[in-house]
Amino acid sequence: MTDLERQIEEGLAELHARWDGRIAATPARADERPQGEGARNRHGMPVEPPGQNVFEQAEWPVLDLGQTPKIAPARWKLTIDGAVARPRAFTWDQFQALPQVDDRQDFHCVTGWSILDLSFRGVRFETLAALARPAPEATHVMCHAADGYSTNLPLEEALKPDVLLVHANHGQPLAVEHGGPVRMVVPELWAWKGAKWITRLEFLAHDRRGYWEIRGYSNTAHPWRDDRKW
Ligand SMILES: Nc1nc2c(c(=O)[nH]1)N[C@H]1C(S)=C(S)[C@@H](COP(=O)(O)O)O[C@H]1N2
Ligand SMILES: [Mo]
Repeated sequence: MTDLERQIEEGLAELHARWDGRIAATPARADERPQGEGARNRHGMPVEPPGQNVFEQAEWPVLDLGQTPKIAPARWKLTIDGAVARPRAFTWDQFQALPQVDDRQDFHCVTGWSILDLSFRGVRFETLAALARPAPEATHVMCHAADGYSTNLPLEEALKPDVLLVHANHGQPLAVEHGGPVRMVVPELWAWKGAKWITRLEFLAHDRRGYWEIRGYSNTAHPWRDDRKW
């Protein structure tokens, strides 16, 4: 086992001891009618949440603030800071050297469309958190993006194993309009919770609202509860 693998294993053990109970109590896990990652945990539910239209993958819309940062992988960097014991920074090569996972998952946009079964490859948020070691007081994370966008997550949502920092889609590098070189995906919540062009994960000891949360979107954002605005 490499030193990196050992650090991840130790960090994950600490996170699971601290957070598994709260992860299990989140709506997508505790509700009788949950939703989640692709067909594997739709739990027999109809595929799309209430009020959604399913689009083909080829029709995946692009929705953002209108600036598309063009970041060459060689210049991309991910900073992890705030309420952590071990602030970290990862270059593209360092990020690619972390354990990679492949996942098939749904994507639900609050404006009324869903895409089913997108294939992503990337690094689990929990792997990065394990390396940064959130402080005991850490409760939330603010995800910052290169276009000035931000979105906040409670750690019981962010630490789910289907929350990924994605760099490939269907075996191809993630398209820049969908957030390449690296974006987050949070399939159990509305898609605005997944920051495209991710550059920084700031762990917080208190909740703080991100770009759309300040402007009236729900701070909890559960698709199956039709939880769209506050
Ligand atoms: N950096 C950044 N990330 C973002 C946004 C944005 O404006 N900037 N928009 C969010 C919203 S509102 C949605 S619905 C999804 C859309 O992702 P897509 O363009 O890949 O469909 O990205 C989310 N992540
Ligand atoms: Mo959105």
